[in-house]
Amino acid sequence: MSDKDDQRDGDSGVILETKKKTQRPPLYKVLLLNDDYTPMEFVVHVLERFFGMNHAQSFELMLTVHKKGLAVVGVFSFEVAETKVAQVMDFARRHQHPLQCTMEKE
Ligand code: TYC
Repeated sequence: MSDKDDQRDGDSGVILETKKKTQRPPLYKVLLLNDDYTPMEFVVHVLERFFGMNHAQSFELMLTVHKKGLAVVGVFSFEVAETKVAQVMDFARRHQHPLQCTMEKE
């Protein structure tokens, strides 16, 4: 807390601290993007493997991305979101699929 946040109580010399609201850490949305080449089953596998979804949830979300062009697949802290994006991008690249995964501040 800086000096500006302290308030002098008249001439008593008592310093009253004004408490700042607790700041929540920012959250980041991880987005999966549609493309014409990545197999549907690969995307379903990615969602199960890296986002802890069951097969039915993964299949439904994959179809949402396929139909709408993109979807939020999870919301995380910066570090976790960054790791998920890197894991998906690396896994897709290693399997030679053009699947794209990005993150943006919520
Ligand atoms: N559009 C792809 C296909 O028809 C499937 C797909 C779904 C690809 C979701 C990427 O994020 C994606 N094979």
